[in-house]
Amino acid sequence: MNELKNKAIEILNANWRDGFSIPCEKLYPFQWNWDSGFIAIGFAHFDMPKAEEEISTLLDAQWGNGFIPHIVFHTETDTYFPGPDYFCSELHPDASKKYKTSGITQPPVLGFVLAEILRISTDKKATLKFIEGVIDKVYDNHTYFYTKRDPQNEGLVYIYHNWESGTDNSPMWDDIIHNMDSPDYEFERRDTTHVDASQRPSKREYDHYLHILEIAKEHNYSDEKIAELSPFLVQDPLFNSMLIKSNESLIELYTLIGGSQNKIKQLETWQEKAIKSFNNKLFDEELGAYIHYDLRNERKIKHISSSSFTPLFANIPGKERAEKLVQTLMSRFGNENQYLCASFDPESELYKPKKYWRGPVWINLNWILYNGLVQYGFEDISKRVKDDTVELIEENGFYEYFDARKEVSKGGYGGINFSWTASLLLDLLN
Ligand code: 9WN
Repeated sequence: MNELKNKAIEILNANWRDGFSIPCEKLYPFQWNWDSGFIAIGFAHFDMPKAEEEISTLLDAQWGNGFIPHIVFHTETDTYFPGPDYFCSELHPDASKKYKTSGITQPPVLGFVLAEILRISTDKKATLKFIEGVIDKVYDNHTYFYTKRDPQNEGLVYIYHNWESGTDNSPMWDDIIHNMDSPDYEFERRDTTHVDASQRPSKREYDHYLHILEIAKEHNYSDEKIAELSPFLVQDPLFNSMLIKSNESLIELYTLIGGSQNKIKQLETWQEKAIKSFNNKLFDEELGAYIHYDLRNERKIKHISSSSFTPLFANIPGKERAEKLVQTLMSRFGNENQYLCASFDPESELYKPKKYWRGPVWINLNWILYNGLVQYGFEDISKRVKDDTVELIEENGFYEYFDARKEVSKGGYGGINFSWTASLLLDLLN
């Protein structure tokens, strides 16, 4: 185990740049939002200053309206598409003046990441001091979500791009994007020069991804216009679970720090409404799982993915519902010949075991699932998720994603020496 831990530390140090980390060499040469959060958790175990810097740098790129971009383009490299010149974040009046960034966001993990680094810290006083200096920025980010991304005032926020979900090409989005009349754009992909194209989204899928961005850009990334016009507007259980878990952490942290009664009150109000709506709107009795909701077309998206189980991490289901959810997990994803947890329902005809978010196991989702199961006392199953995670990395290396089928011998795909695979393994082993 020590060898594995040392390798993880080596990877994190190698992916460290000046003040932030890249997710992995070549494929992802900038700073990504939720990657940074997960990476900080790993660094907290052996280098707290880097954990803190990772978070501070990301927050330094926060926009004036509280929005935190999904990519911060710290360098001029053109090995990634779409890059800073494509996004043109400066179209938005509140965009960062200091950094070029993207104009979409990612799951809001920072609130609970702050709580995690405090849990790991051996100098709680110093870590709490650091948290005190950044926590209001995370709060502002939550304010942005609840005031700008909840048009029906439900306590559930929308994402307007599949890249915002973090689960980019999940079959969840198929119906929405295939109904879009996207042009056949001319552009040069970079990802497929680094990774086998069969493990990445198709050219046509990229056309759709760009089409959504073109509409947002045409309206200078105005939230109001996006809510009105974007063909992609989804309430995602993973995204909202991360926000709800982060609300919970912010309440705990503000309470520890003292003062900020108004912020605690506001967070509690958001939290109560969010959990209620989440359980009412996003649980599907027939499937026995949480689902995505297509807000643009006002319809449920009836598929199960690893995102369906993330509400456990945010303490959203009651005990009975949690049991039902775990039954669904084990009956559809938990077959003994499969590692937990495939990113998409292995029983669906849309399941593709090698293709990115259409089937492979991702370590951040396993970490979320593991911690959720622990919270609800599902000891055996949480142990299985942890053992499966360690075995996948031990057998294959620190890949970006993994084949869930046990019979496949070389089952590591996408980028290699991937940062959050290393950092979250470290956390699971400590
Ligand atoms: C687009 C960096 C990111 C992750 C996402 C993952 C992948 C990017 C891409 O890489 O997305 O953001 O170019 O495919 O899907 O979750 O944050 O690691």
